[in-house]
Amino acid sequence: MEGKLRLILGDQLNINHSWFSKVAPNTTYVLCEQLSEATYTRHHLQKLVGFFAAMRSFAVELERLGHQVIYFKINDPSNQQDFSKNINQLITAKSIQKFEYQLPDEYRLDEYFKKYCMTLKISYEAFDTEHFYTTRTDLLHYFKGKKNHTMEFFYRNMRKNYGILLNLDGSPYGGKWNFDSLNQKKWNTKSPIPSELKFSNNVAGILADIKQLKIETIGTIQNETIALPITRSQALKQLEFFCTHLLMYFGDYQDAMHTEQPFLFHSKLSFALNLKLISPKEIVQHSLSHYKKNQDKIHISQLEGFIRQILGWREYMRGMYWKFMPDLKQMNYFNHTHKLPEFYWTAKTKMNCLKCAVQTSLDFSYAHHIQRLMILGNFALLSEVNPDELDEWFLGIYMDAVQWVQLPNTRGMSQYADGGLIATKPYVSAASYVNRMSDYCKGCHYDHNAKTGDKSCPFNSLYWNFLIQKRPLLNDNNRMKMMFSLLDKKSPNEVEFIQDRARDIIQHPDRY
Ligand code: FAD
Ligand code: DLZ
Ligand code: SF4
Repeated sequence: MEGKLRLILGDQLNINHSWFSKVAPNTTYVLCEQLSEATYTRHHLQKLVGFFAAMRSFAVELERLGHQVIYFKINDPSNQQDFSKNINQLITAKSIQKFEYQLPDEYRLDEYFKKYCMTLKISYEAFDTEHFYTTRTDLLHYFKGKKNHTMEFFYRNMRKNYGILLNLDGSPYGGKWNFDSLNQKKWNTKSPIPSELKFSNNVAGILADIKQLKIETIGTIQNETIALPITRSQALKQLEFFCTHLLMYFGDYQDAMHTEQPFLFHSKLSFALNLKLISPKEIVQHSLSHYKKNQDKIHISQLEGFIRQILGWREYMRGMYWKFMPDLKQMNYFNHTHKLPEFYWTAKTKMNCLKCAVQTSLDFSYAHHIQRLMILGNFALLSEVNPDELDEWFLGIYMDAVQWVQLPNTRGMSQYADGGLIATKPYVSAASYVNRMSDYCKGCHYDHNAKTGDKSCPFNSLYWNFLIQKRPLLNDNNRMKMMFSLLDKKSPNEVEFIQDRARDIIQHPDRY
């Protein structure tokens, strides 16, 4: 009987994949912890350890189900630290006649395996990961012949195609497709946040393994423990916890930020989801059925706000990644060239919003969406950081960072480096937005109201300077018209101050 070798990548831990529906005696599964993957960017320590911990648990689970598994730990003497070398040695040692793999979600590895397979003298086959709602290319059909690629159009189609949150006549349940206008409340202690569900995944063994290899990482880990879900059963508990305790406020506060509350009402499911420990369909179905049983407690805007993230944004970003790669990785619409400020690695800055967002990222390998977009991304865009530098930082620092979702979010949505393929206008703001959505400005060295003077918030000068500098590229954008008309009302003195100060911040961000 033909011997098969099936590769499972670190973000392909889908136990419900049809591969595992029966135990085949002639099939061997292989998982490889590898230096190639551990060093393609500088990862956060928790991300690196989290991936290895999830992979090791998955291998144990496969064995428990009776499958044959070969597992290369990062410091195994036989580990050649490269997929092709590790696979080749198994093909020879086990007389394998067919190599199978699941389609990688990342362009780099997709190309790698296409090339690798061409070198094989045995047969091979690539399989779908059976995780997403859409295929890599579905989005091409949604946007066929259209100049405009908005997420909202895609999202409505997804709701219709999958019959999610629809009335019998096909109209949107609750009367609206999108409750975004209700999703922008500032959080205060009147809506108490339940104490966090934290898992105690001890990773001392993995830490010892990677220490030997002196892999460069970012950030820290507390008590040699990973608190996010790293197994399927933990992911299911996290989902249940989210639905029971957090969903009822998710929409209201999804754009809020707070100095003491890094997670607010966010689900913390992205790591488990991106490793495919849990599927988007299960999350959507579970939150829908929880809502049905608790409609007296949960407003539709909370549920719709959540479903929009999974069914809309996540699938949309994946489609846009595959539609525009590999060009997307090179795009730099504004030709920004500056280095990323040093404080992105240290949190040493007087700007309180940035200090909090970077510190949270270093401590937990997590920041929620608005911190990523409107603090970390916003500052980088306003201070003209080269998108390559920012991409590298975003790809390394978060536990959930895999390129297919990180890149369109960073380069597209947050930096507008794609010239507006993903976002309809640049996501930029002055201090007024930060102050409206958070308590950061209260504890800041700078004055969020001041437009001029040493104490004026750097975001204020940077924001208006951005509009002055980029006007030729953005003037025709209808969504920018109001901002430009406000800019036109500024006095020449203020404009001069704005530009002088912005120039200094852009040149010396670490002095601020
Ligand atoms: P919740 O707020 O609870 O949202 C639920 C789920 O919706 C998330 O788990 C995620 O799977 C999905 N989701 C929400 N927003 C997005 C989005 N914009 N794109 C895709 N999925 C979304 N997400 C990643 O998974 N990996 C990344 O590397 C990543 N990089 C980002 C970089 C930037 C600059 C920005 C602005 C956003 C990025 N996001 C990324 C999206 C989002 O910030 C994270 O998915 C979210 O913060 C994860 O936390 P959570 O699970 O608590 O999310
Ligand atoms: C992110 C990551 C890391 C840090 N390490 C490994 C690894 O050692 N072995 C592996 O198979 N996968 C790892 N991954 C995830 C891969 O980089 C991931 O499969 C690609 O990013 C494709 O999305
Ligand atoms: Fe951030 Fe400016 Fe507010 Fe300080 S004043 S927290 S720098 S927005």
